[in-house]
Amino acid sequence: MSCIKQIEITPIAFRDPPLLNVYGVHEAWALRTIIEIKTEDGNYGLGESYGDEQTISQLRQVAPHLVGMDVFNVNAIRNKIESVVTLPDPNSGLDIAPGTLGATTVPRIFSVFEVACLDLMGKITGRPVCDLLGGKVRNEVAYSAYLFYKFERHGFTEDPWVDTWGEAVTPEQIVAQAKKMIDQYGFQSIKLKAGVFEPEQEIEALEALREAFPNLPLRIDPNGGWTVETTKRLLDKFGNGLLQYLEDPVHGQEAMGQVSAMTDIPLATNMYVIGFFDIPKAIKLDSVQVILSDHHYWGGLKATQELAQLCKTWDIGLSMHSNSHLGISLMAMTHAAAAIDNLTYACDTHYPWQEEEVIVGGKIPFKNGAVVVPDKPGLGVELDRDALAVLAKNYENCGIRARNDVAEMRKYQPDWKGTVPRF
Ligand code: GKR
Ligand code: MG
Repeated sequence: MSCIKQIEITPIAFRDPPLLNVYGVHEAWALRTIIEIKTEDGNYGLGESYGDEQTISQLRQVAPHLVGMDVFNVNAIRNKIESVVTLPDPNSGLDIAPGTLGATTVPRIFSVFEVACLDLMGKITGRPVCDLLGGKVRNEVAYSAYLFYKFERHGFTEDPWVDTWGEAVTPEQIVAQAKKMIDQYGFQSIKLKAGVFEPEQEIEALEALREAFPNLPLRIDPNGGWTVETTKRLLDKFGNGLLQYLEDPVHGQEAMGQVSAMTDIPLATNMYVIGFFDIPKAIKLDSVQVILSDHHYWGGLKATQELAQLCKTWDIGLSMHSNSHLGISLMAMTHAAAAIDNLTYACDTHYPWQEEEVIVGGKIPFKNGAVVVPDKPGLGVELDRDALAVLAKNYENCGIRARNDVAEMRKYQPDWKGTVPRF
């Protein structure tokens, strides 16, 4: 048995550019948590997850209960988490749909421990994580260029840091951002975060991208920011094969179902199918043709494989969602995608937007928009403890304790609501 001896939970903060979305704008720091599980036999395994206070306190709450458990028995670890974690107050007003917060808690908390245990199992057996998931079906995992409208720099801060991407509020600037990102990373498909400007203006940007990159598939994601009426008006403009898929155009599964009935363009979601509990309704309403998986809240890498199997059964496409993240998450995403044959779309990643790292060797390289699946044991990355200490200090000093794009936007525009749908 390889028993858990100690679990280190380290909240971190790293620079995040002022990226715009329907809710508002990213704050100057993004938060994550790095988990390190140490075993009695001297190995360590890594995991990365959200860095909001609620997640950190739930991770800290369950960690002592896992000491002494066998890292190979993740079923027992999951059961333990389920039995000890405090579910959020259903009346907190934070629930997207009644019960959702509770239903996503166990998968969200378990996921990061599962990844760290898989890293450990790989190190102990000398096999990469994708081998533990049944073996890789591809040697490289493709990611997409994830474009954002953005301000040139963060306002209302003493912080002199400015990112290297510049302002992007016009179609020309979005194309320039795409060119820069594709030159640097070689991405072979493009996603535009939308819901920021009038939809017609955003479609102009898509058309400019089509002209600049005639061979690359395009996606647009207004995060539920459009009404069904607005989307209906826009469908003709998308009808010319402009889109690979249309991501979360409208708010809620019912509205997604209404749009789905009007078009052959596949609808994708990371917002309205966020756990297994949402799937029956999605099938009943035929509200989504592509599910964007995310091991961070679907319950880990094996759960992502289970989701993939369900998608296969119901003839639903599968892609992958991302939030601001660093390399441990990127490697976990890469191993999962490497072991899932029906994950055929390029995955999303925010990785180009981040400058810092916590892993030895710094940023993970991309080749032609893809990450090579490593053959090294476990996830294939090691923790850079000096870098971790710097980012932990950032967390202590940055003053942010939960992401709040709405509040950040109110600094620029005091009457900002950040509600959806917006257009
Ligand atoms: O980083 O602003 C952002 C994104 O909008 C992110 O929060 C979303 O979760 O990337 C995500 C998405 O595809 O909806
Ligand atoms: Mg999305």
